[in-house]
Amino acid sequence: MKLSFVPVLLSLVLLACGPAQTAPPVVKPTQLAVASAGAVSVELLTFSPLVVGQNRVFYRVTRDGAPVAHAEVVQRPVMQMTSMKHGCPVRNPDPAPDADGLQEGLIIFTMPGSELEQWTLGVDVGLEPGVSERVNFGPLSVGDSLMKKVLTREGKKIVLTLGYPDAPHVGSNPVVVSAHQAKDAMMMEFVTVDDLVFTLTPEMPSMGHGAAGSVNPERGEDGLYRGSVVFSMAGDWVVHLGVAANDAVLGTFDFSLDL
Ligand SMILES: [Cu+2]
Repeated sequence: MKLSFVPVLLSLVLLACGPAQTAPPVVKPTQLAVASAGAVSVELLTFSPLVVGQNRVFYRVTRDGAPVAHAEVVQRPVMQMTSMKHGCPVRNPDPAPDADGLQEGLIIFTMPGSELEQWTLGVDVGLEPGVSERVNFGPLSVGDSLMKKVLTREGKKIVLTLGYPDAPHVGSNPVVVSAHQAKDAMMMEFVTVDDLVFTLTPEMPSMGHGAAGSVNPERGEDGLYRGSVVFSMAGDWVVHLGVAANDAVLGTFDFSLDL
């Protein structure tokens, strides 16, 4: 009789230490805007307000009110200034929605909006060959942040950002580093810069220590560089992002974080 408690106790101990205990609560993105054109309606969702740097964005596409199984969503953010307009880097979503009916993309805003200079967002939605609708969300509010830097190489500006796909916490955090330059002088479209080598070094300057275990970002098929950074305690951190190409150091950029 007594022996039968052993496996029960063991499983309780295992459950208590299992990953279910440490998993972060599931947070769903919330609606930021909705717009339609023709029979196509698109809902835009985010986890947080839009800011300079990386923004995870989610689209729910419906046609005549019904979900679609496949939609090519091409994001076209535009900053309209008094004398010129320009775009910013994006990563467009995969055409198949996830289990929640959402298609995730990335928008990398390069400057904050203001009353006079506003970001607008349109998306081209292709449902089948030759059938495409332009859906306009209109002006979007974009706040400032310190997550974007500019690296100049051979006279060309490279937009560098560091982003945390999930809210940063003590421990190991996934990190996305992006590097883009304008495709041409119009600056409406951007292309990824693919020959960079990055290092990530976390430091807590107030206490004079770092943290071991970070993984330097490696370039993925979509042109974004992914790694992870470790924060060993709560407080003020600086992540030093080292950038090199062809064995030449191009610079180090500091990203502050209050954890
Ligand atoms: Cu410390």
